[in-house]
Amino acid sequence: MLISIPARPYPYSLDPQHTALVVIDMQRDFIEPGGFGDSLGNDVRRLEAIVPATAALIDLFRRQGWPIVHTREAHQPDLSDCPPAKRARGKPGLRIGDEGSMGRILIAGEPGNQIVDALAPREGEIVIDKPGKGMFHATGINERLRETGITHLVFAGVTTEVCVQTSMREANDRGYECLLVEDATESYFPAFKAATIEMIVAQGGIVGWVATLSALVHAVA
Ligand code: TIU
Repeated sequence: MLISIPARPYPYSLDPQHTALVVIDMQRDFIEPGGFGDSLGNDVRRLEAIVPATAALIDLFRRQGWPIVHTREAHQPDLSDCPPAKRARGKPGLRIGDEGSMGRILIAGEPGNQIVDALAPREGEIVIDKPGKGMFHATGINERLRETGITHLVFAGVTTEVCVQTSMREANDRGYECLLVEDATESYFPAFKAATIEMIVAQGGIVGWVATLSALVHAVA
């Protein structure tokens, strides 16, 4: 039976048999000083605030036994999957692959590339390293989700207008019914988060739906 979640632009019909949670890039690189977010010139501290809400969302999916996908923005140590155009961005002094205070910036396996402890993936949950902003680019995740019959994706993570929005748009184009949980996502730029939410729900939900964590929790419970 479908579960109706109060959402914008109108209620989201969550299909409990076919829904996965996608937690985008809740890794130290974006949330703690010395990582990629910091290297781009951002004040990273404001992203920490969504960790408790994101943990509550993960907990909801764990209690229901629904699948969870965690992503990390990560490149191979030899940078073979990092386009030079991507590496050239940011502050001239510190680029992807350079040594930062949490190891090499945005490189798989480095301390900074780990998901924050409070949201650490558990056995049986899917963890994907993605070289792009979107979760579908060069990851094979579409095939894995299709194999398990997933048709609905609930999104959380950082940053709202970059990797979350890109992933949600990629998912939308692949036919998934997408819901963003607005208090479990954050941006370095409050105005960009607000604008992203409006872009998603505009035009009758051109990209998908947006709901609060409490709306989701109360509807599912
Ligand atoms: N810079 C920024 O806002 N985000 C990223 O580079 N990656 C993600 O959003 N994960």
